[in-house]
Order: sequence, then C-alpha cells, then structure tokens
Amino acid sequence: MVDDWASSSRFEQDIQAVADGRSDTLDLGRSYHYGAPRELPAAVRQLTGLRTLRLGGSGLTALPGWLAELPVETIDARGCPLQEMPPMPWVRWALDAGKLYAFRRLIDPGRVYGAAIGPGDDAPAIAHLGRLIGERRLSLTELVVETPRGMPSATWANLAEVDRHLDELIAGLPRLRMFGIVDCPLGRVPEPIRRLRHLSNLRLSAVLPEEVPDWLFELPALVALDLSHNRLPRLPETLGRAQRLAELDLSYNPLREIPDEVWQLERLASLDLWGCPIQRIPAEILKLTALTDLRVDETRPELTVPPPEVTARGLDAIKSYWTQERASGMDYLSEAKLLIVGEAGAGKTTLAKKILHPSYPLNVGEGSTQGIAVLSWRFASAVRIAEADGERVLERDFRVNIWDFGGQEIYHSTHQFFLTKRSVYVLVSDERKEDTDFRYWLEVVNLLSDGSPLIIVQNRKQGRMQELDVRTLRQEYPNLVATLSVDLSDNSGLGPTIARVRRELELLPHIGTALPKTWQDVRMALEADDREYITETEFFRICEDHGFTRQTDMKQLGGFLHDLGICLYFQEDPLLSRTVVLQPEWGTGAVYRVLDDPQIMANRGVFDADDLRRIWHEPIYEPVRDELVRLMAKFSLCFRVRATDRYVAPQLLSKVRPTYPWDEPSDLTLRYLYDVMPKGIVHRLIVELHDLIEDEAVWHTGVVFQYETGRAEVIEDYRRRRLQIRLAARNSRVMLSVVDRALNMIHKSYPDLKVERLRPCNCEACVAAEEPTMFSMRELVDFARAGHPIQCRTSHQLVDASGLLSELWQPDDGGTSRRASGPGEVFVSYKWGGDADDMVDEMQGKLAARGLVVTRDRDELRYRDPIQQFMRRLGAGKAVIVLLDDAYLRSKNCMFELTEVADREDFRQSVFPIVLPDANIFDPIGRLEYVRYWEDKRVELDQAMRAVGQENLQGIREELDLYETIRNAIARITDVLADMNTLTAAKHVGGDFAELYRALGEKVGGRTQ
Ligand SMILES: Nc1nc2c(ncn2[C@@H]2O[C@H](COP(=O)(O)OP(=O)(O)OP(=O)(O)O)[C@@H](O)[C@H]2O)c(=O)[nH]1
Ligand SMILES: [Mg+2]
Repeated sequence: MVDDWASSSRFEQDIQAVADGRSDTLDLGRSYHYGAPRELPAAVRQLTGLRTLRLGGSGLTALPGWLAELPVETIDARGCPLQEMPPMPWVRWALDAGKLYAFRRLIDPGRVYGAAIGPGDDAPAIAHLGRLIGERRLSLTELVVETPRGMPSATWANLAEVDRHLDELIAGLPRLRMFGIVDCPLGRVPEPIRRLRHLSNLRLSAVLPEEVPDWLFELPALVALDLSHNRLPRLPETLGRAQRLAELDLSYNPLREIPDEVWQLERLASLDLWGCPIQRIPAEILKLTALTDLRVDETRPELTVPPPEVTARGLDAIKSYWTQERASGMDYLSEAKLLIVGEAGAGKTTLAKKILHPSYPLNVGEGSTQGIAVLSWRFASAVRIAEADGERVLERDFRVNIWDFGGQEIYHSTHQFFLTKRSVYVLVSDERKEDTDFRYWLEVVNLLSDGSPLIIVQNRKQGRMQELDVRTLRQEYPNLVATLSVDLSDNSGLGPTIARVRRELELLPHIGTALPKTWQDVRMALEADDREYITETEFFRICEDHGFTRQTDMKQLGGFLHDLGICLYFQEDPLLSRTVVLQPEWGTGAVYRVLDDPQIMANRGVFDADDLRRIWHEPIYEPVRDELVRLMAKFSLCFRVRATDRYVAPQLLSKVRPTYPWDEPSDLTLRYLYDVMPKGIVHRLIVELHDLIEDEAVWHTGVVFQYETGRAEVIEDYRRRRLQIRLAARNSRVMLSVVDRALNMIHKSYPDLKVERLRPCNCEACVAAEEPTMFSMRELVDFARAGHPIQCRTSHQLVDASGLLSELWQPDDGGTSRRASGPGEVFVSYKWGGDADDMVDEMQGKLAARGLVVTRDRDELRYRDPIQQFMRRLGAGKAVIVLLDDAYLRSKNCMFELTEVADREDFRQSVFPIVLPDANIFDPIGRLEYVRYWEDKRVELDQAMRAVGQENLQGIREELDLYETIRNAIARITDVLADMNTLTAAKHVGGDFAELYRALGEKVGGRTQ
C-alpha cells in the first residue's frame, strides 16, 4: 500500500511520541521533512506533554500565541530567525547573542541556559552578553562560538571583539557542560576552559591552533572532544588521562601517527582520523574494545599497514587482520603478477616458456594463445621487511604468476579487465614484422596499471632491430623502465632480460607486506588444489581447516586474494559470489571459448543457451554456466537482448553497417576525441545501453539508440581516435545526456583517460564541409559565459557560441512541463556503476513483466539543466524509486538529484525509497555521518578555494553551493526516508518486487491485477 511506503514522517512520529507520553521533545530542524517550516504546525497544539522545543534549522520567524497554553519549559532557538519573542516568562531559552541583545527587554536572563556567538554578532551584542555574565545575571550550561550553517564563507569581522571578551565570558560560566569554537579562526585555546569541571562536550574545530594545552585532557567530565580541522602534528601525552572520552574527532590534522595514548582510552567508541596522513593502524587498535566507529581514508598513499586492501574493508577487517596476526604470527608477501603483452606472433608465449626453462626449444607449431595462459614461476629470493628498528632481509621463495596474453586483435579490448596494479609488464615486439604499435601498448598499460613498471623486450628473431627513441618514450611514459633485446632462436639476451624482470618484480612496493600466517596457509592450500573452481562453501571450509573461525575473516581473505589476482571471487555479485574460481585463466578461457567459437562468429556474435551448452559441454562447466554468462556480462562482453533468450557479443558483430532510415529533418553532431582511445569503447557502450538499441541497427563499430522520440547514432572511428555522435533534433538533449552519461561511466574505468567533447561549427562553409571546424565544449562554454561570439577557423566568420551550446544543452521543448512519460511509468534514481546496477536491472525486468515501465534516469547531471528538465518532465503524478546505497549518499550527482526530488511538494507520496544494506540511514549516528561527510567536503573545498585566485572561482563557488545545499538537506531528507517505512533490499530479493509493485501500482496506475 502507498501508506506503507509514505507513512508518517519522523515529525509526525515525533508528535505521536510526545502525544503518547514516550517523549517530551520536538526538534523542528531535525524532525521536519524537507523544506523548513515557517510556522509551527497546528498539530503541535495538541501536545499537552511537550516540554522541550528545538527550533534551530527551521525557518520560524514567530511563535503562535497558543504555544503558551502548553507546558513547554525549554526552547532552543539558536540558529532560528525569530523576529519576536513570545511572552512566555517561564521558558528556559538558548539564543544567539544577537537575539539576546535585540530582545533584551523581553527576556529574563535568569531563564537563558545556552547562547551562540556568530560572525554577525556585533560589538554591542557581545558586550551585552559579557555584561549579563559579569553581573552574574546569566548562568549558561552551553556556549558556542560558531559560523552557522548556511554561511560558510562568513568573515569574522568581529574577531577582535570575540577574542577580547571570550576568556572573560568562559571564566564567568563555571557550569558550562558544552562549549565549542567551530569555524572561527581564533588560533588559540582559551585558558579558562581548564576550570570547567562539568564540561562534557568540547568542540575546537577549525580554530587553527598549532598545539593544544596539556590540561585539555584532564578536564574531569570530558566525554566528547572535537579537534578536527586544526594544525596539530601531535597531541600531548596527557591524552591518555581523558578516561571518560567516548568520542574523539581528530580529522584533518597533520598527524602522521595515531598518538600512543589513544590506546589507553578504554571507553573510546568513535575515532575520526579522516584527512590525517597517518601511516599505520597498529595492533593496539585491539585494545579499544569499545570502539565501533573508526574513520580513516585508506586511499591515502601513506597508509600502508595493514595493507590498503584490508583497511578498505573497515574496522572489523582491521581488527581481524591483527587478531589473526596475534594468533598465527606474520608472514611476508613475496608474490606478484607478470603480464606479457604485445601483437600476435611476437613471441610472448615463447618468452614466457623460456623464462621458466631457458632450454625450451623454439616451436614452429606454437599455437596462437587463446585468451590468456597463466604459468607459474618461482625463484629463490629475499624480501626486505621494514621493522621498527630498521630493515631485515628474509629468504623467501618468490612466486610469480605469468599472464601470457593472446595477441590477436579480438582479445585487445578484453585484456583491459586483467591489467592489474602492482604488477610488472613486459611488452614483446616482433622486430622482423615491425608491427608493434609501441605507443598503443604503452598507453594502455599506462592507463590501467597505476604506474606499474613496464619493460620492452624487442624480439629480433634473427633479424635486425629498429631503433627506438627510448629517451622520448621514457619522458612520456615514466613507467617504461627498460628496453632490452633478445633473440629467442639462440637465447641471446635472454639472461639479462630474465634478470631485469626478476629485479622489477622484487622491487614492487607490496613485496614484503606482512600478512597473517593463516592467510598464507590458505593461499598455499588453494594453490595445491588443482580444481578449476570451488563453491564458496568449500572455500570457507578450507579457511576453517587452517584456523579461521569467523566468516567475515574468510571473506576478507577472499577479497584480498581476488585483489591480488590469485583467484576470481566476486563477493558483491549475488550469483558470482557462489563460486570461487581458483584458476582465473580457466574462467577467462571459458569466456574466450564463446568469443572464439566459429559458429557464433558466423552468427555475428548472436548466441543462445543452446550454443552455450554446446560450447561448454564438458561436465565441469555444467554447474556454472549461469555464472560464466554473468561473468561475460560483467566484463561487458555480451548482453541479453531484451525480452528474448538471445545474447549478443558486440565484438563479433558484423563489420558491415546495416541500412536504417535516418530521415531526420535536422540533426546535431558531436564528437568525442580521445588522446588515446582504448579499444572497444563502442562495444561497452552497446552493452551498457543495450535496451535502447533501435531494432537491428547495431554493428561492429556503431549503433543507433532510441529513447522516447529521440534517436542517437554513435560511430567509432578508432583510427582517428574518436566517436562521432549524431542526434535527431527531437529530444536531442535527453538523448545526449543518455549517451554522455553512459560514456562517462565507461571512461571512469580508465583512470587517466583524456577525452574532449567537440561540436562542429554551424557556419555555411562548415555545414557543407566534410571536416568542419570543431570547437571544444570547454572553449564554447568559455566564450558563451563571456558573451563573446567565436571565430570559425575555416570561414573566419563569427559564430554564436551560446547558440551552439544551447542546441545541445538548453531545453528543446520550450521548458514546458510536457509529460513525456506515458501511464505506468516509473523513474529510478540510483548510483551508476555500483551495486545498485544489478538491482535496477532485475527490478526493471520484473516490473516490466507486470506492465510498469521503469525508466532509468540516464541524464548526465554534471550540467544542472538536464535534471531540472527531467524533474519537470516527471510531472506531478509520477513516481520515483530511489535506490539508496552508501555510494549514492556520497555522490554529488545523486545527492543533487535527491535534493531536487525532495523539493517536490508531493515528495512523500511520489518517492519510493529502497535502502541497500550499506546505506546507514536507520540510525541517527549513521545519518549524521553523512552530514559530516558533506560538511567535510565543503570545508575541504572552502579551504582549497581560499588558495586559488579570484579569477578561477567560477566553478568552485557553484560546487561549494552544491555541497552546502546537500549538507543542509541531507539530514532532513534521510530522516524522512528512514521514516517512510522504506523497503530494505532484503525485502525484495526473492520477493519479486511485489510489494513495491503494489505500492507503485496505486500511484501510477500500472496494470494492477
Ligand atoms: N625464428 C624465430 N622464431 C621465433 C622467435 N620467437 C618466436 N618465434 C616463433 O614465432 C611464432 C610465434 O611465437 P609465439 O611465442 O607463439 O608468439 P605469441 O606472441 O605468443 O603469439 P600469440 O599467442 O598469437 O599472441 C612461433 O612459431 C615461435 O616459435 C625467434 O626469436 N626467432
Ligand atoms: Mg602466445
């Protein structure tokens, strides 16, 4: 039922709680749904049990007369724009200093328990506060000096005034329980704080002192301490004395180590080290038994212990890593991956075999490698281990998995999925054929290997060798470490080549990382196991046999092995997680069997379940056929054709472009130009947007998509490193955002990819030209912003820059609220490229089967217009499903979208949230965490902004506003969503989305039974 979904808000629940006598407090800023109320809601009038009212964050300018009829005792009005004070002399107040001054004749200072000083409070207001305290007429338990939310860049013009009075104010307030200086560049910690015997909550955030006094931690009642955003390289030893401390926020300080004294804080439940350059989280973390919440940024390069693969998995993983280590001792990693790439026939397989056995004879019958072959190589070595008192060298067998890639063209686009970080690369070139495109390989490795070293091995094959301009290549590709030459027919040059490869392997940064012994034991057991794959349950059993007891520990190890490329274990995927592939090349081999199958090739890439049964006919494949197709889809190698049992592998599509009509009255073109174009971009796009493919209009290098009335033709020109996009003028913007967004996602999988979007000039000469002048979008935006026309490089005519842009980005339907969506249509808002993808896929299918069209919002939200447009198109009566996961709540674009959705008047009726397990919105701390996340983002940007010149602020300010909006809105929105009786993901799995369907059905009138 709709009511189940959009049931009473937290506010209504809070009202209910007060009405039932379960609570006596109402918090308008927190409880009210999105959109601050301007008046106190009438429902409050019935609450005869209301004692405390908090107004901060609401927009209330006045309180109604009837409030006096209620037994309200306390009102916290800090941060609320009240314009008048109600005559309620019995109430205890917390107020801004400015209000305290403005209403000085109406307020009995004896009734004020809390105050706030902000950057806007002028000298008379501060002096008034000082006078009240000095005369002992005011006795506060709470005082904050704070930049209020909503005015992040406010300047403290009154700083001298605040500085002059603050010590005296504090000294006059011995009963303070809460004191804070937040976002106020005071630069010092006021001394009188040390005499606050009752202080339990102290915030000194962005006050910017370089040290804090010893006595801070001796405050006897201190429970929560916030020292974030300061400049503290260390903390005093007295820290260990803060024995009641439960929350410690040290985020954004230049701390390189977690202070030792932290381990003495037995009650510590929450520790925040985000933004600190710490290097290790030591085993002492196990001493903090009360700790439930640790924030560190494992992506920082300094943080290496535990290894980032472990830290990324969170506090439990870190604890489990150290528990295991305690139980079993440590071993040291001496294992790495060697990847051999290059063109077909270059000699890769021969080199790989000669690395293992130099006497391996040249074999004319060497079959061309299908997909990938993995060989294992071992040599005696020594690993260097960093210890507290210096370095130690340990003898170890070094284990290398050599991944020998098939060089044929067909494999190039799939290789990218296996090019890993922390590996050594060898590029083999055939010097007789001279067919190696060095730049291509260097680029691809550069794009995907995260700086891993690459060695060029020129295989002379008894011939001469071309001179490579190594110096230039090295400048451009710093990961190119050596160029060597061999002749594999007589092994000349082989010795030095192997030696160099060994050395690069030994120098890889992860070698020598300490790992619990149990982990290594399991790893060995798996290696000794010659099965191709095992079930997840079997994997767990092997872990148990080697001393693991908790499943979470086993999963952590599994994830680690996967990350190192030792096995394939996709834990996040419900289907794939059931199997652990012990021999990755078996998995990849199975996939390539399909792509290499002559019949499927003849069929231009189209296949069905019968084909798969034929190709994977051996008994070993039978239990895992579904998983293997899933694996292919995961790597964008195939997709299932909508509403059929057929699959298509785009790599194998016909090279001939089919005929299709393109009788559009006018069209717009656009080009994506790549610095280096990875192979298979258009194939991945085809898989990504396969449900929009128009009829049969898809071929090896191009596709036509259709969505509503819009059409887009995308053609890849690999030689010229570009994608050419043609859009029918109707609905061109929607189409563009659909395609652009999908491309963006694909581009993101190549860390350093450089792409430029270009728009052709529309002057007469260019319209007729084969190769018109192209303007980059960036250029056009610059000119349009400045209001200048841009000059065509062909005709030298001046062209309207904003006109060229607006055709693509401005409303093409006059901005009306035309409802493009028909009945039975639902929109879904979710974070692309994450876990939610699969769920949306499934949901789309299941709901479609019941007659509801689920439209994904494929708008690229980098430009604000499309989403606003999209929201307008939604119209009043439509429904939006919001799939909330952690990534969503941390994504700028998603959150922008959500704030837009939340702005709708019918928010509660039209939004259907589904909460995935990792979205921590059901507990208030979790929600606050997100507020804090956005606050951190904002502060970070704010600080960055101060460092750049005025002329560069354009985009940044906009971004800052966005962070601000998100931060202000997130608490309210998540509160509402958490209240809406949301369905959790678990409720849907296996539930056929029936409940969702029922609720939606009532809203949008799908084909309900
Ligand atoms: N004469 C001569 N032949 C060589 C040399 N190196 C490799 N070959 C031969 O060249 C052919 C191709 O070598 P492979 O090692 O299979 O080449 P590859 O790079 O693995 O090729 P793909 O697996 O198709 O990518 C085989 O017949 C080898 O025996 C060499 O140095 N001299
Ligand atoms: Mg080979």
